[in-house]
Amino acid sequence: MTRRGEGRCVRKTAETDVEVYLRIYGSGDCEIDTPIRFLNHMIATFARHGFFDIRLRASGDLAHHIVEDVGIALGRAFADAMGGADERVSVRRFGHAIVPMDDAIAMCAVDVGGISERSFVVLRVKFAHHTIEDTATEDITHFIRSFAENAKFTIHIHAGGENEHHKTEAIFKALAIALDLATQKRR
Ligand SMILES: [Mn+2]
Repeated sequence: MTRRGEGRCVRKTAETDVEVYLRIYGSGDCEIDTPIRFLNHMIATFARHGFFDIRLRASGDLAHHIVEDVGIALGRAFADAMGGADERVSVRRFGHAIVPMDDAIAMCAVDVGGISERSFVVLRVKFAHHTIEDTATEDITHFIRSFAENAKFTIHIHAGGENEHHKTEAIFKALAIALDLATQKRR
C-alpha cells in the first residue's frame, strides 16, 4: 500500500471521460456524478460500506461504455493507491464478507495481493432480468470484471435471491467489506 492509501485515475477516450479520486482509509464520504443513477447508487453504497472516500465524475456516449470505463478507472485508482506487488505485502491481502439484503444474499472473497500483476474473477450470479432501473445487468458483471482486472484483484462472488436490485446491492456491499478487510495494514 502506498503511504497514504490514495489513488487517482483520469481517463479520457473517444467514448468517455472519467475522473476518480480514491482514499482507501477514508470514512465512506463520496461525491458521485455519472449519468447512470443505479451505478451512482451502487458506488455510493460501495464507498459507505468499505469506508472508502470516492470522488467520481464520468460522462460519455453510451451507458455500456460509461459503466465499463468507470469500472476500469476505479480499478486503476485502487491499483494506484495500493502500489505494486512489493508495496501490497503491507496489507492483510485476503478479505471476505457475506451480506444479506432481504431476500438476497451475496458472498464475496478477495485477494488484493496483485501477485505477478494477475487478476481473476469468478461470478456466480444469475439475473432473471436484463435491466435494474437504468442499468443493464450485463453491464454490472462487466463492471466487476473491468474493476478486478485493472486493480489486479482476485474476486469471487456468489449471490442469489429474488430481487435484482437487492442482489446487486448485496454484491456491492460484500465486495466493499471484503476489500476494506483485505486492505487493512498487517500488524
Ligand atoms: Mn437500493
